[in-house]
This record gives sequence, C-alpha cells and structure tokens, in this order.
Amino acid sequence: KFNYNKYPRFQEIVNHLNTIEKENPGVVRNERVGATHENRSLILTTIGNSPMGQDTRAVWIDAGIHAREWISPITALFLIDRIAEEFRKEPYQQDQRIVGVDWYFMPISNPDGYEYSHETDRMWRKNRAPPPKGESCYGVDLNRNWDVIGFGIGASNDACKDNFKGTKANSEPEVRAASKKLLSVKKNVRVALSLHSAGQYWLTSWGYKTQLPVDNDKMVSLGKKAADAIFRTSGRRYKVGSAGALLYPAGGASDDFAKARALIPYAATIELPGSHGKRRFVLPASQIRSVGEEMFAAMGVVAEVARNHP
Ligand code: 0X9
Ligand code: ZN
Repeated sequence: KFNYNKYPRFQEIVNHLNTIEKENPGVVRNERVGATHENRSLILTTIGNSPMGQDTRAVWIDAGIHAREWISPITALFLIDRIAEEFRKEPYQQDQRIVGVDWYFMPISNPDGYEYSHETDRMWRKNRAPPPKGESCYGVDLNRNWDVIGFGIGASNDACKDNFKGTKANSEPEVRAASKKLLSVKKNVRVALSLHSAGQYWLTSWGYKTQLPVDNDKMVSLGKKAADAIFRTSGRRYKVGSAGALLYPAGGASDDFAKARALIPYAATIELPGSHGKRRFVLPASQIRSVGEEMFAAMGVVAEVARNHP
C-alpha cells in the first residue's frame, strides 16, 4: 500500500501509477505523452470504462506544474487512487457522479523541477530548461508558457526570474505535451482543473485579465458548490472568484488555455492549502490525506456538472 504520510519522489509516483494501472485493468491507463529536458516521462493517466469514441463526458486535471507546490502531485495521485477505487466497487455502492465521467490526469507535469526542489532548492518553481543563448539562468515558468490569449501578461522576459515566460509561447516540452493531449481529447472534456498551492482558492478563468468572461456565473457557481463540499469534509474554507480579479492578472497559464483554446466550458486553478509566510509551499505531509479527501469531495460536484453539461 502506498504511503500517503510523506511526499514521494518522482520515481515513487511513477511506480505507484504503474501499480494502479495493473490493479485496475480496463479502467486505468497510463500513457507517456512526452519527455522533459532531462528526459523524464510526462505521463497521462486516464480513468474510465467508456469505450473509445463513445458519447461521454470527461474531466481534465493537471498537477505539479510548479515544482515546489508538493501538495499538488500527491493530491492528484490520491484522487487517482480514490477514483479508481470507486470504479472497482459494486454498482450499488458506487458514487454514480464519479463513475459517470472519464478522468484525464497529468499528475506530475514538471518532473524535472519537482526533483530539483527535492535535491537542490526547495523553493524552485520552474522547469529545468537550459538557459537561453547568452544567459545563465535555468528554467521557464510552465504556467506562463501556454500558447493562448494573454501570453506575456504578468510574466517576465528575464530568464533569471521565477515567472520567466520562455523565449516563445509553447517552447517547453512539458507544455507542448500537455496542450497537445488536451486538444486531442477536448471534445469530451467539460471541466479542466489545474492543481497548485498555496492559499485555499478556487480560481476561475480569466487569469490574464481582471474582466470577467461572459459565462463567469456558471464557473463561479461550480466553484462555490465545490467549496461547500470541501468545507463539509474538512472545515477548510476556499475563496472563489476569477484568478485575474482575485489574485493578479497572469497569462499563458493552463486554465486560460483550456478555456480559450480548447474551449472547455469550465476552467479553474485550485490553490490547495499551504503554510504561512516564506515557507508557504511547505505543507506538513500529515495534511496530505485531508487535502486529498476534501478534493475528492469536490470532485463529486465537478463530475456531476461535467456529466450534465451538454
Ligand atoms: O501564478 C500562478 O501561476 C498561480 N498561482 S501560484 O502561486 N500557484 O503560482 C495562479 C494561476 C491562476 N491562473 C491564471 N493567472 N491564469
Ligand atoms: Zn502554482
């Protein structure tokens, strides 16, 4: 059984994904959709039992875009475990909302950065792209590199900054792999979520500007229902609102790509819990289970909305 009382290394995550796949034949599939600068695998995990091409609904979730936000990939792994468990149950015991949709997970979208944050710099955020010509700093902010309206806003041209957007949109293998895959399955996807930390926010698009989208109300209403489910589960409160208005405008992120490029009806970034101050990305591993449980509760609401959306 996997140990959810500590933060795993990349290889432990991969091993566990392979175990889950083996234990859930016909329901869980792992696919290598690309490779990083340091040649680690970018993995897409699909959960569901609807035959290919069938008229189905799906939820897309990316995690681990930012290296130091360790609670993100482990929460994705926890959700994969819990959702697969739901599919294994006898029909009369299943949560029909959870098993009523397909699930796409990119559980660890920035493995190079994740490993670097374990081995060298706990506060590392970016990937490990080699420095651009004539520069000496490594890394691109993978939540500023997506090829979508707003690219460049709230981002830096300076390769040494934490929010460096890259030399051009979609320059990074991690972003290319994830965006290509999302575009290939977008027909079924009704909700796209991006797991980050920290701050306990449910942030809807737009992220690149303070103005609200025309369909803001429906995205905020899903966020509020999810926040209620979270509160009932763990007692934690999440603030709900548009990313650009509630946090700060920042473009080239996965949420706005899902909304404006892949045309997914519901797009949000979830800022999972953290600690306070400078160490706010360092959440004690003893919290992993409760964050996982509260997110699983939110996924019931998400699945129901995805299932019922035309
Ligand atoms: O700045 C980010 O990328 C996210 N916050 S974090 O502290 N995890 O780095 C927020 C992204 C919200 N969405 C957009 N701005 N599009
Ligand atoms: Zn983040």
